[in-house]
Formats: sequence, C-alpha cells, structure tokens
Amino acid sequence: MDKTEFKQCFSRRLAEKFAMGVADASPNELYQTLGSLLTSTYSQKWQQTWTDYREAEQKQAYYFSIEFLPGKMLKSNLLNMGWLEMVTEGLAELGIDLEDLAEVEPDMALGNGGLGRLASCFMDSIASMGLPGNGNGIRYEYGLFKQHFVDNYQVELPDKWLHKGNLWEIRKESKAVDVHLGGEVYLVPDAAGNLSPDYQGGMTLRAVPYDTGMVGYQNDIVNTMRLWSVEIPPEEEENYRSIEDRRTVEDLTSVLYPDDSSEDGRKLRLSQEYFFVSAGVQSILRYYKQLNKPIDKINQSVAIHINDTHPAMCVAEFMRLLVDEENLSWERAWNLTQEVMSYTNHTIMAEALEKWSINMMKSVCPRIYQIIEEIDRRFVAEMTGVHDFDLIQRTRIIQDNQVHMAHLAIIGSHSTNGVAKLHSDLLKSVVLHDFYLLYPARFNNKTNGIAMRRWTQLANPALSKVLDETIGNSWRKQPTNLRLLLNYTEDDHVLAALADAKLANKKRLAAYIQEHCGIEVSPQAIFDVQIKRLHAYKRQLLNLLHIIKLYLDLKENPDLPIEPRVFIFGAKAAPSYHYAKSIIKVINETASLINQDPTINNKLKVVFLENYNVSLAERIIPAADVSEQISLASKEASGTSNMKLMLNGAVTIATLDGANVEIRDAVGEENIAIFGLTESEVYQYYENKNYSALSIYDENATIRKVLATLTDGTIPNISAEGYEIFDSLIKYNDEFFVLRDFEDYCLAQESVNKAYQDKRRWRQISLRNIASAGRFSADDTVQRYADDIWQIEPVFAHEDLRGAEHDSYLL
Ligand code: 26W
Repeated sequence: MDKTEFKQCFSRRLAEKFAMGVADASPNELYQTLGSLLTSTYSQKWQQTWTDYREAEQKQAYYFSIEFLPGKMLKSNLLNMGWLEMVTEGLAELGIDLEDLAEVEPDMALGNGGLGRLASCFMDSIASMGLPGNGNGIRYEYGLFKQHFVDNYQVELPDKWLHKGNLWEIRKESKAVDVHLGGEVYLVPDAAGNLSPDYQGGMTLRAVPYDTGMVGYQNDIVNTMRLWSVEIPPEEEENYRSIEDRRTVEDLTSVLYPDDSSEDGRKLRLSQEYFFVSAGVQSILRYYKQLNKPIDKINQSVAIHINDTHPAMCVAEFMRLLVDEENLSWERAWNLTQEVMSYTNHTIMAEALEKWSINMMKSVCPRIYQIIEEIDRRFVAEMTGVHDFDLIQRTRIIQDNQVHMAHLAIIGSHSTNGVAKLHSDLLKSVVLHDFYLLYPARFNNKTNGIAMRRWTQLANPALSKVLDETIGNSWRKQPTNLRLLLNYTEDDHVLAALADAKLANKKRLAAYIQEHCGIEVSPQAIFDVQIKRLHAYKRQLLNLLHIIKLYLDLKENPDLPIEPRVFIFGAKAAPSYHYAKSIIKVINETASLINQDPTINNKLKVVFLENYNVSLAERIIPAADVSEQISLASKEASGTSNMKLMLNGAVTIATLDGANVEIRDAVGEENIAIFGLTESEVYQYYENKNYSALSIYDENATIRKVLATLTDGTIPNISAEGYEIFDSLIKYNDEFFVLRDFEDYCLAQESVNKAYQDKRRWRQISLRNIASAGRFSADDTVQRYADDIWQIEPVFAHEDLRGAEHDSYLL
C-alpha cells in the first residue's frame, strides 16, 4: 500500500471514528485512528493464520506466563507490517509527527521485569519465526505501579492503563469459560464405581478472554496473546448484590503483584495463578476437541510451557480435565501431561521459589490439591526402591505442609531449562541437583534472547541507518549478520558514524534528563547505565559505593584524571522491600549532593530516572556507553538488559554471572571489563562459612572512608537508611559480598575510564560489541525451544495449504 492511499484511508477513518479532520484531532484521536487502521488491516491475516493452523492441524505451543511486558505496540506493529517508514512519511505530510502518537499510547506494563519482558520478546519472535505459539496470561486492570520520587523516596501510584481503552485487544465473549474457586470437593463413587468429584460450595467465576494480535515481522503471520479477565457470571448476578461482594470477584484480576523475587504468599495471588491456568487449559482442550482427534493424542497437537513456577498448576489442571472430564486413566493422563508440559526456571533465589501451604491450596482449589496429593503419592511410590529415601523426601511435592511448586513443575513435565549456561549448570549441580539425579535427560539450557527489532530498529534508528549503510540491511532479518561489522574495525569513517549515532542518542537522553530531572549532563561524558529492578543481589549498592569513592577522590583532588561520567539509574523496588527502598533514597540523596557540588566541576553526575519501564529503556539504552552488570556471581539467572546494551554499543562491566559469561565468550576478554568473584569462589565461601565483611572493612581504609559517609552526615537526609545499609554490610555480614568485590570493581572501572580516554580504541570496542550481539536474538532462542522442547514448526512447512501468492498488508 502506498503513502497516498494510506493518507486517504487515514483521513477517512478519522472522519468515520471522530467526525473530524486532522487539524482538529488530538494526539489520542489520531493514535486511536491509526491503531484501528492497523488492527482492521492485520485482523484478516490474524484470521488466516488461525485457519491455517487449524487446517494444517498444526501442533501449537501455549506460553503460560503470569506476566507480559509488551511496553508500547504501535511502532512495533507498524515495523512488523512493513508500514513504519511509509506511515511516518504519510503522517508527516498530513502535518502529524508519529512520535506524538506513540507518546499517547500507555505502556502495557503487566509485568515486573526480566521474566515478563522475556515473555513479550518471545511473543514477537515466535510470530516472526512463523511458529504456531500463543501467549496465555492475566489482563490486569492495573499494571505495575508508577514510580515517583517524593523527597527522594520511592512512592507508588496506580497504573490505570485501561482508562482510555486498549485498542489492541478484542474481547472474546464467546470464548469465555467458567473457573471454580473455593468450596469443598468430595470423591463419590459413580454408577460404574469410579470415584468422581462432587463440588460443594465455592464460587464459579466467568473468565473472559481478551485477545491481542502478535504480528510477525513481515511474514503475514499474526499469533494470539490471550489475557483473561474475571467477571461475575450473568446467571450469578443476584448473588453479588453489594459492591463489596462484587469487588471480591473483580479484585481477582485487578492488580499485578509488584514483587519480582520473593513470594508474597497471599490467597489472592494463588487465586490469580489458578484462575488464568484453569481458563487457559480449559480453552485449549475446548479447541482441541473441536478437531475431533482422540483425546489421548493431544500431546501431538499441544505443547504447554510453564514460565517459572507461577503457572505450575497447569500440571494438575490438565490432569483434572483428562481424568475427571475426559475419563482417561490416571496413568494415560499422566504420560500425556508430562509430554505436553515443559518448565523454565528463572531464578535460584530461595525466597522466589513458590511454596503454598496445603490449607491455602485446599481453600482456593480443593480438587487441584487432591490431584497434587495423588501425584505426590504416586511419585513416592514410583521412586521408592529405585532411589534412596532421603532423596525422595527432598524431591517430593508436598513437604512440611507446603506444596513445592517447582517440584510439581519438574515432576509433571518432560523438560526443565535454565536461561543461561551458568544458571542451567547451577540448577543441575546445586539448586535442583536432586532432580537432576532423578531426571538427567529433562534438564537443558536455553540462553535468553531479546527482540532485536525493538531494541535496534525501533529504539535506535540512528544506529540502524549506519548499519544499513555499512553492512547492508540483511541484519534486520538475520541479526547474526551483524558480525559483518567486524570488517570495519579499522575503518575510521564507520567508527565516526557509529560514534555520531551514539552522540545523537546521548543528546536526546540529555534533553530528557534536563526536562524530567532538571539536571544538566554533558553528552561528551561517559553515560554509565544500570537499569533493572532494585534488588540487593543486583548490587546497585556496589555501584553507589564506587560513585561515593570517586566523589571523595574528587573532593580531595578536583583535577583527578577521570573522564566526566554520568551515572544513570533506572529501578523500581517492590513496595514491601524496605531495604531496596532505602538504597533508592541513599542513591537519590547522594545524587543531590554530587550534582549540586560546584567543586567537582561537573566531572560527576548521578541521575536516577523515575518510573523505569520498557519505553524508558528504549530511550536510555541507545545512549549508553557503559553497561553495569555487577550482580554477585551465581545470583542473576541470565539478565537481558546486558544483551540490549551490548547490541547498542555499550561496553559491559560485569561479573561472570548469568549471560555475562556468554557475552564475554561472544565479544572476547579484551572487549569487556570483567571483575569479581566467580560463582565457584562464591560457593567456596558458602562451603567454608568464612566470609567476614568486618575483616575486609578493618583491612581496607578506602572502604572505611566510603562507608563512613553513610552515617557521618556527608550524605544528608539519610540518617535511618545510612545506618540500615551500614549494618547490612558490617553487622549482618554483607549477604551479597559487596565489600569483597569493591576493590576489584574499582580497578575495572579505572580500566573503563582509561579505555574511554582512547577514543579510537573505545569506538572499536563498541563496534565489536554491536557485531557480536547478534547471537542473543530471541528469534534463535525460540527456535531452539521449538526444536528441542515444544516440537512445533512453522506453518510455512505447509505452504501448499495457503494457496498461491499472498497479498501483503492491503487495506
Ligand atoms: C513470587 C514472586 C516472583 C515474581 C517473579 C518470583 C520470581 C519472579 C521472576 C522469576 C523473577 C525474574 O524476573 N527473573 C528474571 O528472569 C529473567 C528472564 O529469564 C532473567 O534474565 C533474570 O536474570 C531473572 O532475574
């Protein structure tokens, strides 16, 4: 479709929807118009894709995730439809800046961090690889809280993202299902003497799906992300007279739990988990049964993926439907369940591995608890005599009145994978070693990837243009072709072009920082970036202590030969995570102190950007020079911001943790600044129980000087928080070995400073990082899931079924 046609259609659609012309329309009306033009255009392909999967009787994968973090979708859909350039120009000719429309769209922030964003990167890649995969999650009324700083403290405000409606979703009333919660279940013998469940009490809720198209990259494929919302079944209305009664129901899908590392253990969270699991599994079986295939062949048509433990009840819900409703034998049902289910672990933090009390489980989903009990009983029986008693007791699902959700997911599926080589090895050797002994063949690694199109073509058009002009545009479809850039390491013209693109992005971010924080930063300075959730193991504190050291050094010697540096933080803390919120306060107070100190001639600036989310990441990452990946080795499962920053030419300072190890392998020792304890050294300390923060403190004057600022008033307004942090290090022995890695970290930072001073060398290192980032494409990651775990393949394989030539996106 050409520009002229688009402009006509756009003006016509605006008139149809809002009875007005371009001149009178607000950015939101223009956004709504453009969005509706897109949805009505790709809906035909969406339907076609669905029909193709059905006619081809294609095996499909269903990615169950309690979090999805798409961010904004307008520009991503325009790019994937091949319309981005044409629409940008067409709108400009109508006097409209596409950026203004993109600004209007609220971020879809239905996730906390890494896990949710990965799920959305995967949705984009699965569709772009033409793979029959669907998302299944919750349509929260309120997304992740909006973060504001008041007096340098984090405050949380509700994210009412739906108040202007959501033009990307379609409410599928006809596809609603009922989910039963609470009550009691009695097993009563039926006529044939088989025990069948008799549900007493509890409540039946209506799960209504809202489908959002997942548009593939210029391949006519549109997959589905189905998000469930709860409603009171019309036939039950009279039972919910009062607002309170109604809220008890509607609360179920009203808000995303803002914790991303420690389970909250609340009944509502467990109810959320069962709600979207039951709704999703029921709708899958309903679809499968329409194919008129034997139920005991469902494993050839369905793959269900459990994204961390939150959807682990898929195992028991699938069993419930196969045994209770499809009357399959337990054994047959169990084999099918294991073949259909697969599980990904995203964290080794003990507090993040969900364990629900038996009573809680019984009160929320009694039949599911009965089934889990039976799975556990049969597991013990099957393993007894084969493996030793203690191993069985450590791996069984129900222990000390708690249901271990990871155990259920591992025992009930055919595949358990980690998200980076080191993480997957730690699962086998430490965290899930007992299960590795039971099921060695099930364990595998799938190193994370990122949606290359969003994190280059959309977020960084300046870099994308230089790449096209240097190596051609094949990298847009095949990111590993970025390696061609290595041929230009000695090409000063290309090095300069890359540096100009980076500088332009830094100027844009500097303007944003000026506007939103009132802080002036120099685009010439090193933009040193740490963007991720605030968590002690991610060690934003280590970054802060180094900044304080630099500040003290500059106070002593303002002519210290360091390159001016801007430290940029983006991080939300879970509202109940007090320690994390104290670190935010201290970073902000340190920032105010340093940014207003005239004596250090602007050599240091600290900027903590509010409300870090996907859209802010798209603004920060292209402007980054240094990528902070400084978690304590063994704690960060993978990380994905590390991949995004590398792809955009930032140089990484990192511990050998998570995917940092594979980034080092990709770019080479001399193009990354590695420091700190390795995971085996960390485990050595655990082994020997001999880590002493106090002795490090006593032996290191610099550390004492730096830590003193936390309590001696150097940093104002942090009396409580300063002591809290000081005590966490000295009194409570520094759980994440911040003091142990401090000196090495400072040395690594000096090497970064030195490298930056050699402009040409720095540009070459940056180039090599861009060139080596192609291997972290989520397109390749999902292809590995498809080949090794889900056994699904692109529908293209059945080209003949789709008829001759496809017409691309015609209006
Ligand atoms: C029960 C509360 C809760 C909520 C979310 C516990 C754990 C989570 C997530 C699993 C935490 C998470 O986002 N993990 C991150 O997953 C990314 C994608 O694989 C990894 O890159 C990060 O290293 C990992 O921390």
